[in-house]
Amino acid sequence: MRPETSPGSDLDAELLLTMYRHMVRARVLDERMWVLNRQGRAPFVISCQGHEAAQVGMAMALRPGHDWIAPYYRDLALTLVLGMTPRDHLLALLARAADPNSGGRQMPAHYGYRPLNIITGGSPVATQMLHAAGAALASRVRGEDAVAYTSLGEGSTSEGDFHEALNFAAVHQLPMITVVENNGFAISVPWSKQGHTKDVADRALGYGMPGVIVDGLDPVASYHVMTEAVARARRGEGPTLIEAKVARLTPHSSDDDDRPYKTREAVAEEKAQDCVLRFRRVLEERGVLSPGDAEEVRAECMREVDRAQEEAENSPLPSPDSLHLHVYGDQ
Ligand SMILES: Cc1ncc(C[n+]2csc(CCOP(=O)(O)OP(=O)(O)O)c2C)c(N)n1
Repeated sequence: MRPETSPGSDLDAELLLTMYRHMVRARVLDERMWVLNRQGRAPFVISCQGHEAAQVGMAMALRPGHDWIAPYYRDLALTLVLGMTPRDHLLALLARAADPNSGGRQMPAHYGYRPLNIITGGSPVATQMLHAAGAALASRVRGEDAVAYTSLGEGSTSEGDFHEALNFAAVHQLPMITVVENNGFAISVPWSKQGHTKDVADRALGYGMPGVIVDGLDPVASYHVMTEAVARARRGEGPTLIEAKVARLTPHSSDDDDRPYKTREAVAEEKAQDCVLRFRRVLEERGVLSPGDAEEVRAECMREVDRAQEEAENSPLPSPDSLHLHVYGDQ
């Protein structure tokens, strides 16, 4: 199957600019997290750099607070579009008591935000898929039209949870959309050592659901495939597996060094395709964005992230007394 690419300029300029702003905002925040890590102020960062286009396009096709979201650790841009703020994420990164994800008790990038139906996840990869299948079933039982969105990396598709969740969703024709953000590596392990199909989306056939490949460096194409999958799910026509081909512009995490398994040429090639820069060029060519506007967008995002960092750093750490809260009940 050929990847779906952006079918053109059928989206209005305002929507395209909103997408661009979301992408830049996520990138600026992500870069700031790395700075905080390298300064020794943040313990651990796992990045969405290279995934922004896919995540922004997908998130803009969902209804925040209505649909159920079971994300994975790279979904910074997705959660920002849905309504979480840089401040929320920095409170989590710096383990502050006011962190809405977990009160500063989870590792960073373990997203969970009740008002937006973002379901808190565990650290074992792919477990969130079962949460999504359960949420999709609940939506069906209640007679609601909410869809359940879940995402994971291509390496995580080796887990049993991936197969169990997709099979269950297909058998019961649940309104569940699974997005595999394929950046080619599971830490250092390439796709060729995880799956024996050319594309991850090929697996959809075995479950009896559509498998769609999309150019995940293109937010417009990502928005279109997601809009279609959401419409199908709301109409009661069952689940979809989407594979977004993305890039990983950083090592796996702030604790990883990718030099032993990724050539510098491969990294340079991915950076030349940076989805934020690529989308900026597209918008400039279409006359939707001027170089001055682009600079202003970045400056605005920097100001917001500066403020968020200041607030997060001035926010208290959790008290040791709260250590057992929400672990086994509220004791
Ligand atoms: C069940 C389980 N096994 C191993 C790990 C350690 N681990 C964390 S992330 C990761 C790589 C996952 O790669 P992929 O699914 O391709 O996602 P990516 O990080 O590339 O976006 C691994 C092996 C884990 N968290 N859970």
